[in-house]
Amino acid sequence: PVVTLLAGGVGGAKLAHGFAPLTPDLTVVVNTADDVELHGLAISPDLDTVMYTLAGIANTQAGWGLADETYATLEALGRLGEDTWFTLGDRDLATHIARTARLRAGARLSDITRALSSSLGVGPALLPMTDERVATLVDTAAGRLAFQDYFVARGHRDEVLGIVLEGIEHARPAPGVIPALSDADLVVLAPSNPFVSIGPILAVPGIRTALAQTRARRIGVSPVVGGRAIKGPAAAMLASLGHEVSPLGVARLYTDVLDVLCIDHADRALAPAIEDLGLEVLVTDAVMHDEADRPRFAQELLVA
Ligand code: FO1
Ligand code: CA
Repeated sequence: PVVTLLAGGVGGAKLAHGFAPLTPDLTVVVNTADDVELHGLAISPDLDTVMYTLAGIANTQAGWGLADETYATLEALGRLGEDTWFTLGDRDLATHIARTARLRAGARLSDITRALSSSLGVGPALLPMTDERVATLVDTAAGRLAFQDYFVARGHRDEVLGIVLEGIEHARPAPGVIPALSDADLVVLAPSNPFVSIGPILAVPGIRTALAQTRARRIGVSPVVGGRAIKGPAAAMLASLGHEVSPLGVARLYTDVLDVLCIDHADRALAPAIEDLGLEVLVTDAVMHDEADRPRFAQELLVA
């Protein structure tokens, strides 16, 4: 089957890793709105998390960067008075250096991503949602923060009052994104944050409509289980932005773009309310705890 996955960072990466052995025709469309420039380097955290996970070289403890890293460059940058709150490893820096050099030479992010992932032996097609620059800004009581200032520098401690996607109106879907939605048998929305991971992808002009109109079966995986986010600030954002902190709150954000919402056994009591929105519900073990869970879960979504 032809499978397309919409992904943020870790949740998308794990599910992509689960689908990869099940189909030779997997495309992963990745959020780029939390990309950041630091030390003059173009950093694409979600693309790299998916790429490194599919290459089998990700740092699974941290959830970002490479396994077996060293940090000599970051320490040296610190001695020179540079900011070091964003933990860039020595080997990870090679990715950012190569990406930045190629962007500066005029290449598109989508072409660079294809080349980098091919160099690392990644089989599935990795597509940034767009080649244009889109930046998530987070409105908080402390003001409007750049995404990585909110997330990493301040440890996502500020209450989120709003999300702004700077540049989204000028963004076009990267080459291949629309066909990957239109021509798929199955489109999966990874258990990623609906506001800052899946939200930016769907907000690229043309993507949400393509997903609403595709003949593919569309399955979303709730990033909220038992009233808590599997990872990160999704639950806090649902609450502060006025949504129910549950798969039902998630379902309401996606009614136009999903056929099925996959929820965990912990939330099975919500199935009737989600069905009332016109969605089918798949109740299963929807949390990927270990590596064996990934293909197990992907297979369940494939046959759902
Ligand atoms: N996330 C952190 O919480 N702290 C870090 O120091 C950090 C460094 C980092 C370096 C490279 C990279 O690609 C990602 C990195 N991340 C870090 C992850 C990160 O930016 C966020 O997880 C995502 O953007 C939000 O999903
Ligand atoms: Ca992310």
